[in-house]
Amino acid sequence: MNDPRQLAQGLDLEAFWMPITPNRAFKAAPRLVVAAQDMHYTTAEGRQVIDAMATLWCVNAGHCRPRIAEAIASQARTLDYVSSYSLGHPLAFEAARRVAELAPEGLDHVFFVNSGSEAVDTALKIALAYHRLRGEATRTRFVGRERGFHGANFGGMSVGGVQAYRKAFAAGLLPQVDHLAHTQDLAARAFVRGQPETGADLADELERRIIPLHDAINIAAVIVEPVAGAGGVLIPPRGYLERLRAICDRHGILLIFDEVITGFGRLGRPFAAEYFGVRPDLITFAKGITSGAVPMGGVIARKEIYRTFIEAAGGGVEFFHGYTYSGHPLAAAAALGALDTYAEERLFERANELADYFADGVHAMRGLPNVIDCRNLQLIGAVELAPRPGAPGARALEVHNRAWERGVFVRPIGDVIAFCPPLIVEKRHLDVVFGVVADAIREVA
Ligand code: PXG
Repeated sequence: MNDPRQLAQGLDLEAFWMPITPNRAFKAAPRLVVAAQDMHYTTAEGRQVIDAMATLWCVNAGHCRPRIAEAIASQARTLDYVSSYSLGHPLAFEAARRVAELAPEGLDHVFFVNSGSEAVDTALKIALAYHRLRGEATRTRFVGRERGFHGANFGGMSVGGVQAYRKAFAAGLLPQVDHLAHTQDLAARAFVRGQPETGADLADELERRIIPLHDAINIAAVIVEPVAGAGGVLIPPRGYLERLRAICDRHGILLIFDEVITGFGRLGRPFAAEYFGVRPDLITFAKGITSGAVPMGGVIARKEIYRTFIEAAGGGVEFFHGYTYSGHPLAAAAALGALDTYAEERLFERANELADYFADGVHAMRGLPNVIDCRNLQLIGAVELAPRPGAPGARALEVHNRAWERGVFVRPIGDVIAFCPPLIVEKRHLDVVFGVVADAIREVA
């Protein structure tokens, strides 16, 4: 029996150890989704729920889009799998070319992986190996940022700065990591529309504290999300990313933008690097590359970095790194289907066109009970609630639960409610999303 609607009845939930989920609570009151189309999920009870989070910052083209579904189905019948280890298939090369074409000038080589976590660990390994090949093998330290999130693997966890994802694994954290301060300061910068005008000087900590402490010749790379997501949706102050770039340039340090969330149109451009006008040395991506339909991620590298590897190896394997499924045919097909959908429907432009309406909806929640900040950039938004004394996160979780019951899916991150709709969203969906969430905020006061 594989009709999910029938299967949902009497389903045994025990065997599946669910990720980043309170398993006991979920299994006591399961929330099962059996189908999705465009902006909506269908639940096992047959309810329609608006997906206002692109599920997990992924589904930028909307759900079950025909071009993506057909590309995957047809590829599954033609060539299910071939590895990219000394073999190849056309779609992976074409997908890489298309991604490179969308990336900022000079970033034109793409290493495929299967997730954002793998993309981050791959970028960190590229940075280490690159410096070593150039005779600067002392460059082994990484700099991340408080409240940064770079995935669940050991490298990404170590440069990440969200305590919950680190504390149980302290023994396995990479030792040579420092963290910049995060950029949030509600006393100075609450209820800002778009990028805050103050706070660029927070980037100076890199040159004032971190480089003198460790010495630049020991630092391989700085990694940041251009807009921090899982750490609570933090919009970079105007000029902040530019300063990080300038400091890295002065000291020979690579700058990595983790664009797992911001890539593929979230800010109305293919990548946040273009939106902010700052060119990193490496970009990590995942999620939106296939609009969530098949797992895929990757790293885009500057031409000089790729050439350093290729020219140093003397004909053998240049980089002993990769995954069985790097460039998997189904993922490559899904990526091409997603990129075609983005282009044909001008979805990145739609993010620009809708940004003001979206911002109005986010900021309309100012003044509701316990709302201490509203923030937005293009089609990313957040409303932050004051934590209930002794129960951090409880308020946002209750808002999320009530919204779900009324047909809207948003994500609670601590006491932040995050909004990240598919780029196909229409004003009428946004009206429902913000209306339902506002009602829920009033009720849980
Ligand atoms: N980098 C960033 C910036 C991410 O947001 C990853 C890396 C890891 O990607 P994978 O595909 O390995 O999961 C992510 C993932 C949240 C939340 O609370 C966000 C993510 C994961 C878990 C929770 O918003 N993003």
